[in-house]
Amino acid sequence: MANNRNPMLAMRDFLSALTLVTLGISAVGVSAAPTSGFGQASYSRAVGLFSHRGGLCGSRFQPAALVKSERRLRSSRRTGRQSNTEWVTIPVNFHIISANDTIQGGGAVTDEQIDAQMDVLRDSFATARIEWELLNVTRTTNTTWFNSIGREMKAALGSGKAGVLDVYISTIAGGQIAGYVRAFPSRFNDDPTIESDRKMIDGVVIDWITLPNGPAPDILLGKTLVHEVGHWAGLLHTFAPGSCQGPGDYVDDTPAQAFASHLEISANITTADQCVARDSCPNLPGSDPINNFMDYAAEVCQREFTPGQISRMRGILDLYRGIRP
Ligand SMILES: [Ca+2]
Ligand SMILES: [Ca+2]
Ligand SMILES: [Zn+2]
Repeated sequence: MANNRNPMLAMRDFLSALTLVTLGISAVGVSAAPTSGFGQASYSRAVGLFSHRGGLCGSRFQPAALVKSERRLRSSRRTGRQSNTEWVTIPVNFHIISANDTIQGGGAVTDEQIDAQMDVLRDSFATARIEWELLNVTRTTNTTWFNSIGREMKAALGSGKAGVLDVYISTIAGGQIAGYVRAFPSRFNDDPTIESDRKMIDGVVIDWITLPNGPAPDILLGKTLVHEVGHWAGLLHTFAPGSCQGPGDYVDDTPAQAFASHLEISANITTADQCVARDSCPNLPGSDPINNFMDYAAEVCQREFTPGQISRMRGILDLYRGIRP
């Protein structure tokens, strides 16, 4: 998706950033202290993710592929093949890449943090009747991979299976992006010749600082993975494609949203009662879905997928990943 490349959106982001500066609300002015041991640098980086213009998520999908996939999804729904009420279980691999075994080197992601991340995943997808099973945890020390996650690393570690979630934990784009998914699930169906490259393309990449109980436990609660897994399961941003018009995120029960909430909802928000929705499309019903995992609001605000999103995920998981009851 080209949400953040939209010039109007960029201008909007710029003006919002300007407003924050004018109001004297500095992005790094969060008062809470960093967790002991992690250091100020990691904490500031976590805060910066929510202030960086469009920097939270790096997932981008081709509009033409989305239109095609939507058509296929609708026709599969007509056959009544999908059920959203029965549970499915999806196996998960965590691949932890570190530069060294220090905290700053990303090597200090603990088993407890992985367990906590699994709990967040389970809680967040429970309404979708999706259960997650931790299959394998790999730990690799490789400075090159830590600084630049790429095909070589994924080829070495990935499962290469459509129905298995591979989560790569590293640092991304110099720490400017919290996470991303490279391929929309339909990509392998659209181009079967790349199925053999699935290992190198599929999966979810997240920055190690986004795990629960990390350097900024009041800001980063493990929802980054939930958001990226939403993409892995076929969801778009609720503000896609950055306009009140058109199909938006192809989900009927998420309100039209012209821009992401993250600049309006700053990193200073650490309690749910501070989550106040804007309405970026005032002439259309509903306010911006700041409680949705697929918006960019502060993580404390993120707590739901809508029934429409759940139906879309279950349909796409079935169609393109063979995940069905
Ligand atoms: Ca919508
Ligand atoms: Ca509205
Ligand atoms: Zn995203």
